[in-house]
Amino acid sequence: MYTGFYIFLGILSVSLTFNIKTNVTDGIPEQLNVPTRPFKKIGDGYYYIQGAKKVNWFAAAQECAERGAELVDFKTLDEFNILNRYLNDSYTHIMFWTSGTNLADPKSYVWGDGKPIDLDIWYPGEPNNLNGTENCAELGHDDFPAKAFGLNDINCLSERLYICKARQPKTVSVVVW
Ligand SMILES: [Ca+2]
Repeated sequence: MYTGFYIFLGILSVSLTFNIKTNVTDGIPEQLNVPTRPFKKIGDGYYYIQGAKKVNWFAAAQECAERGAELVDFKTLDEFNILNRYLNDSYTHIMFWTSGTNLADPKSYVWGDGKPIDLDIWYPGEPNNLNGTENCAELGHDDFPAKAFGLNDINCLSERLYICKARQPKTVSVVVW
């Protein structure tokens, strides 16, 4: 029953004898080789790419949440281009759900965290809300204009593959000297 107390005394005596410095950094250092499966590190992000089972946007969002993640968003053009290159090497003519939606406000497309989609990554002429039924943003592949992926608004009940993005992991290091 005194174990906790002795551990406390141990930490106290270590901290009296040594300097302890803790440091929190973004990401996981390469040399640690920490397994992140099923999430794959692409650029600075960690992604789960569901490349087999198609579901509607709501189910895709739910399945990402169950993995402790969210449907993918793109906050920088760099992030978009890096994932785009990866997808171009691995998939062709496939559509993936992103977290983009205007269900909350028809006038503004936002990512899952409510931040506006302010990158110029829509296909030309999109979002066009075809037939007034398109409220979710898919990442689609097209040979035009440059064999690349871009965003298109589509009916949220359409069935698509999807990409989840993990919250950025942090590494806590403790230096004792
Ligand atoms: Ca559209």
